[in-house]
Amino acid sequence: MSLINRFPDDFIWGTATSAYQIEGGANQGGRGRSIWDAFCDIPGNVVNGDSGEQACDHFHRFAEDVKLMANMGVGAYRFSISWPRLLPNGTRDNVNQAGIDFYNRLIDCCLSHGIQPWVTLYHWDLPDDLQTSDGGWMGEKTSGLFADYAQLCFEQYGDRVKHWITINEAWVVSVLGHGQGVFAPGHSSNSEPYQVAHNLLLAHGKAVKIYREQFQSTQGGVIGITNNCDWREPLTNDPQDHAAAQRALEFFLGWFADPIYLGDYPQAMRDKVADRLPEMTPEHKALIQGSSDFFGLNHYTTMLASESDGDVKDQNVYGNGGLSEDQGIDLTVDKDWEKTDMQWAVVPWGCRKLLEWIAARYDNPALYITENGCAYDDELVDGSVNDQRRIDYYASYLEECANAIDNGVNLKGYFAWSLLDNFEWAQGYQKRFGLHHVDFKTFRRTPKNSALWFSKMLKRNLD
Ligand code: PNW
Repeated sequence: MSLINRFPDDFIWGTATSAYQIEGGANQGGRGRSIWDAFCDIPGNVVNGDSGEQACDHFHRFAEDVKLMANMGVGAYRFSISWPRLLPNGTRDNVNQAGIDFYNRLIDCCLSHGIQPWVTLYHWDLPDDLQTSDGGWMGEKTSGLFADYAQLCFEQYGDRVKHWITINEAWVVSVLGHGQGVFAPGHSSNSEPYQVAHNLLLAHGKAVKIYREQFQSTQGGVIGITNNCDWREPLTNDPQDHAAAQRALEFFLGWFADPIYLGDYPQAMRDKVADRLPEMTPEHKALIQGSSDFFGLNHYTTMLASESDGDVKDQNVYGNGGLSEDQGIDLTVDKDWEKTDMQWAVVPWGCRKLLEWIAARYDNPALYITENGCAYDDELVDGSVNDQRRIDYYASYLEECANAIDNGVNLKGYFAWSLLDNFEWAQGYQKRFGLHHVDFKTFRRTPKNSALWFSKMLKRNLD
């Protein structure tokens, strides 16, 4: 059977981006500064000294980008709203009408092309004023201000936006931003990640409460959160390695999904980091438990987990910010696995195993893969990009998604990361995840072979 026919007719097919990675216009239209503008200003933080100041110039070229998706036959577009573009100082004391107008135009453009907007409220571009004056996600105050900002978005856009994602990858914000210090705001600590994670969960819970109490019944949309997780495969059949892999998944995804689906942090975390893990008080639990209408998952790769011999080995490209030590695990990769340009291993069956793990642990929730994709250093040659490895990546991961559905997983949609080559955070413009090539001097877009492949598949022309 052809690949697309293995998915239900109402399956959502989309592409994804985020504001700071594609918009540019950082100093235009009244946008305030974010922690990523500040982070990029510090030499050494981003490869080549790159920043999102211009990015893909989507701020000016969004209509062209929506047409690219329409031509591909994509039914949904996941993008994020830049908090400092709406609220330059982070609070509702100062609302930037030009920012509100920009997303109105983008949303209307999507809808006029038959594309559903899936809006992420926080994809890491915290207003810098909240970092410098309030300590950002280290303080609980930011979670309340996030809820105020979310409310503004529901008021302005909820008549047309029916799918909301509160926070993208709280793990990355916590571990890479506050543990490893490789992402904004660049803090290195083995305690901050746990505090930040707790505040992000609270921010999510507060925003969802507002949506459910004030908007959901009239606007009729759904709201959830997106977490990222790699698969962790036991290195050997030794029961200790099986336990290590399970613990690694609990520290990665259970950290965020257990509070939402089960009401508290995983037992393994409460045992191992009791000294640093904030307490899930009854008030916090009331806000967080049951606060997601769907399970958003970003998934890229797999690593092998084993019981640590005390000398932690961690070959993740970014390291794990002390959290490997906390877990008592070692992470490695099989040397025979193919790697992408991020050095992330291509392991399609890991995707299926993770989907099945989620379905089993959280009672088979409605699941959407809100990001999956790969970076390859593909070049534009004579007007085309032969990115066969990217096609193979997508085809193999989608096969395993179809297998997961056959095995009973309630997977309802899939978003490719990413529509365009874009600003890949600390890697700058050196890593290309796009289905469309972007020339970062002229901003010209060219569909790669993977975009043509996707388009054929969605139009059911793929043999
Ligand atoms: C995600 N890790 O980031 C983000 O949501 C995107 O903005 C980003 O472009 C994409 O994946 C590719 O990197 C991640 O180290 C960054 O495990 C790092 C990790 C995972 C996801």
